[in-house]
Amino acid sequence: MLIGRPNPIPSSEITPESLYLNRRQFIGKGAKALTVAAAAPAVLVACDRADAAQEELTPHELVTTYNNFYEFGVAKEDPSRLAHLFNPLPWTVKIDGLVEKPGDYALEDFLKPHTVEDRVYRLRCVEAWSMVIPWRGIPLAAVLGRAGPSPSAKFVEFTTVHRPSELPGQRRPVLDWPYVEGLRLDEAMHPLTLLATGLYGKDLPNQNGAPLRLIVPWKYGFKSIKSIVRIRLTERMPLNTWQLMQPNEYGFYANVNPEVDHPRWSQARERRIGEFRRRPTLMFNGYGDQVAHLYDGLDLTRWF
Ligand SMILES: Nc1nc2c(c(=O)[nH]1)N[C@H]1C(S)=C(S)[C@@H](COP(=O)(O)O)O[C@H]1N2
Ligand SMILES: [Mo]
Repeated sequence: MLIGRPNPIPSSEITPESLYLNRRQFIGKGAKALTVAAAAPAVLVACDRADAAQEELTPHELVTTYNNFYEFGVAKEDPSRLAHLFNPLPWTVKIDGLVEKPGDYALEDFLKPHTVEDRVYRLRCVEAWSMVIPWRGIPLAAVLGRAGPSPSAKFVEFTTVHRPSELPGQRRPVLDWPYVEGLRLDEAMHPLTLLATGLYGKDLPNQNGAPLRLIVPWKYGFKSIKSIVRIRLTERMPLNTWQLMQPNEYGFYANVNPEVDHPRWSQARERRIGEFRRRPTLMFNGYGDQVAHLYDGLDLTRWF
């Protein structure tokens, strides 16, 4: 769980200068996205509000070398070390299930109708570490809106590519391949939910889930499924990979919650990767003012 090799290099030396200069741009766009989201239902002031756009970005070097992507192996350095084995392009995304316009889309056609945005989000791993990452992507709501969910659609299931020839981790039964994840339809339609195509202003590196991965910033990192080939709308709640493996440890919702501990460790605090000090974990990872209403009346201890 801890970063093996502490990083002694100041982030100003790791991050290319052009990206440093672009930081203002990321902050500006991130802030705009948050304003749009907050304008929808909501309570504008909440004590757990903490704007990721104002926090120091996790250096690019760490974002791309300290990864969880078990398709390459279980060690944090496996994905970046073996990333070159994977050839994501060309890529096809299938949208099916309870939609009016199902189809197989070449990645370019899938992305074409949408406007790509840059947004800074915190990512909080269930292993009690976190990062602050400038993502690039399209709102999932726009994609689902075009596909036209049927009235009976209530959930969305996502599937990662299954390609053991290029993903050495998939040659071992570490997880039940392919990796799958799920969201309730209203979570999937929430304006914070992003289908990421890049980070730090460039296309996604393979180790971060090229060419298309999910980002749900108020949930533990494992919900942010990588290298997605299929998006299926369903009536029943889909199972997800970690819940299938350890149902007492991982649930469907996986909302970041400092008050509900993992059975084997506390979730009250987290280590920001690249730092030593631990900081308190925020309810819904700090996005509570925008998402807490989705869970009104739900017992978050039971539905963890
Ligand atoms: N297909 C797939 N998606 C995945 C994982 C994985 O092993 N396989 N790991 C998850 C976990 S536990 C985390 S914390 C994030 C890490 O994303 P990052 O490496 O871009 O920081 O990816 C998530 N998505
Ligand atoms: Mo994670």
